[in-house]
Amino acid sequence: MPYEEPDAKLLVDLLSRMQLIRGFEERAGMAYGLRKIGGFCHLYTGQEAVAVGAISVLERPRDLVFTGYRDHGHALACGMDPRAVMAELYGKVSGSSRGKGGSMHLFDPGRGMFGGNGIVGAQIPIATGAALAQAYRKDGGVTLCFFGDGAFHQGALHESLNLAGIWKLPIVYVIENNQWGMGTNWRRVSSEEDFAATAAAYGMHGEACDGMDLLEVRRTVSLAVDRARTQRAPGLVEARTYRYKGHSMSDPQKYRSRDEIDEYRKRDPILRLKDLLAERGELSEESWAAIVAEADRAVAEAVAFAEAAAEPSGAALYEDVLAPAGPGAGRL
Ligand SMILES: Cc1ncc(C[n+]2csc(CCOP(=O)(O)OP(=O)(O)O)c2C)c(N)n1
Repeated sequence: MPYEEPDAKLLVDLLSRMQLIRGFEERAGMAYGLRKIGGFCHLYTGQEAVAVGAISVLERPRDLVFTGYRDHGHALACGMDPRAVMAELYGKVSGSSRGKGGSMHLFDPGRGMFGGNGIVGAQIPIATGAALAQAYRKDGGVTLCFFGDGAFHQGALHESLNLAGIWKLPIVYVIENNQWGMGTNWRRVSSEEDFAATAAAYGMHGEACDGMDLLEVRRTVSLAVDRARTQRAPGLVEARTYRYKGHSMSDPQKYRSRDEIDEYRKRDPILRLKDLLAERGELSEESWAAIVAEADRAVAEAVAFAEAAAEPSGAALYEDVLAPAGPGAGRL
């Protein structure tokens, strides 16, 4: 199917979603600083165009999304309620996993969001298995599996790519190359710098795109998803992006310079799309101000919701430890 460029209305929606993620992460970072959020917390700031652009081409809930611990952006791009996501970060009962998953384990199968994984690369074989289930059921669904440049070197990725290649699974692997795996630059640990080129070794299509450009991400992932859906041809997409914040909230960032961050901020994915729409006469200053105000309002509401919610009871520790058995117990 030929790719159709999104119309102005859809682009404004996607811009709004990126701004929601940006605002959400700002407030999550502040709440973490105030110790309202505990444990690990990895912000997605700077990478918004990847999750929003890629997920915007899916047909949910039949298409599935899997990701790692930097998952707030994917959850919001899947349409999860920001209140339930913030409450989950706070560890409250009204959170999406009743406060028992936290920042790294956001999950909402009704919206096709299958997590959120704390172990680097853990989602890759799980997503591959989900795509096998889709192929087995012939339900026309596609799986999108996100992971970082650090995860690319996990053995499980290469086993998964091989299986996806021989079984012709309807899956697209999206590498979010944000340049850094904690404090390690991706070039230092990658024998091949063109990640997409490695797809050929597994008999699949690979392509790189500018992860700071929502339109380019959307086009590249859309074509890959279409191939996966209609030809059962798995694909690999490398989105070259950048994270503005530290690896997690406790990262002094001694490994990179302020200049490097500023350089990428000049290519900011949100401002880039905003400016494009403004140049085309499809977004006025007032409409942009309204988008920012609405994102601020939704995030403030999410924070108030999380603050007001109760902590889980001690007894909740023993709930949901084993998955229920029987028909319909799991969607996969
Ligand atoms: C199997 C495993 N090894 C090591 C870690 C520790 N660790 C957490 S994040 C991370 C870096 C991963 O970087 P990348 O895949 O590029 O993702 P990013 O954080 O950039 O989104 C490491 C090594 C882990 N969580 N799991």
